[in-house]
Amino acid sequence: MDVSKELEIFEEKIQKGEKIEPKDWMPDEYRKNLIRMISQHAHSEIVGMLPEGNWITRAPSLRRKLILIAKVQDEGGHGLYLYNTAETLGARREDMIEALHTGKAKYASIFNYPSLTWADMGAIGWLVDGAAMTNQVSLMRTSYGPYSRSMIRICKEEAFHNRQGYEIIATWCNGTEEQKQMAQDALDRWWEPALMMFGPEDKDSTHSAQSLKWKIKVEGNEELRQRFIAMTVPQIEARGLRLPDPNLKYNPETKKYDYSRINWEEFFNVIKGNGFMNRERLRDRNKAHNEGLWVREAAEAYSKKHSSNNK
Ligand code: BYC
Repeated sequence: MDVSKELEIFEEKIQKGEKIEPKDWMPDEYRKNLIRMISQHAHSEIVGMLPEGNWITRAPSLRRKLILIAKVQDEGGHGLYLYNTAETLGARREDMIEALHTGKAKYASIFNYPSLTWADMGAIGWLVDGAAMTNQVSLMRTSYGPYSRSMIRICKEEAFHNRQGYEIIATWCNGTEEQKQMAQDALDRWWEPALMMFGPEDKDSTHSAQSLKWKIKVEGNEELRQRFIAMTVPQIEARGLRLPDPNLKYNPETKKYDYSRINWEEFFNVIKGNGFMNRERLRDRNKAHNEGLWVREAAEAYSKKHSSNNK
């Protein structure tokens, strides 16, 4: 079959809302764009283990420690499903990991900000997982079957992460004046980086046009950012916290929230590798990977032995 016919069948399937599966024909640009996005998503999950992992030893109670350990472990699991998903498109795990560890690949900008206090564990679950979940619920409808299915499972876990973060913040808001202040400070610091998670304004989004056409993404960056704001503002108000932006206000004419201009210069600087924590995150990832070598070797030796015993 010639390429134009293949392309026609592919686009028809997408229009009908059918999923594209690994062995189906797909344009090279579709495959490349998906590998880029899914591998960056996988990197974000495992780099995202670091800011919270840092606080496991300092959790204020056994209950909080157990929850945080379970959450951080879930993020590692998300990374695993997503690397597997990228592999179904022909990407090699070693190449993806090397691109992350050498600083060639991007991961979510948010993880280049420091987690300074225990209230940040609340803000990360509430705002960072909340933003991630808004984005990922939308991605459950992506046209690539394995990515869509991995999002279904990930979103179930993200919902728990989001609630546990909000619960930490709610507890602190009911605590001492100092604790409430720490919750406010965490909200103020994490708000703008959380809005940046949805990516640049639509006019500066290089991939959106193609991704929306082939339903890799089903909604634009700004549309999802607005959904997150609309979900979160009532939660801020319900806890008696101050809005983190003086210009954040519902506009009944546009039926959207107005908010202060996001510092896009900072965003682009962070994703170029110049954020506050970029160097430390890559150092810690490389260290963890090198220290895990014996585990990978043992797993490989076991699987070789096991498969030769089965012959
Ligand atoms: N951070 O054309 P655009 C989590 C880059 S983690 C860094 O709009 P696209 C969690 C973009 O890559 C969940 N880079 O891009 C884990 C592109 O550069 P390249 C993370 C960003 O792909 C642990 C350029 O800017 N979620 O839940 O159409 C603990 C132009 O952007 C960012 C995902 O990864 C960013 N925020 O749209 C707690 C979701 N934004 O590649 C929680 C999957 C943009 O040309 N990804 N860039 O060099 C997506 O949905 C899309 O990739 C985005 C961006 C909406 C993020």
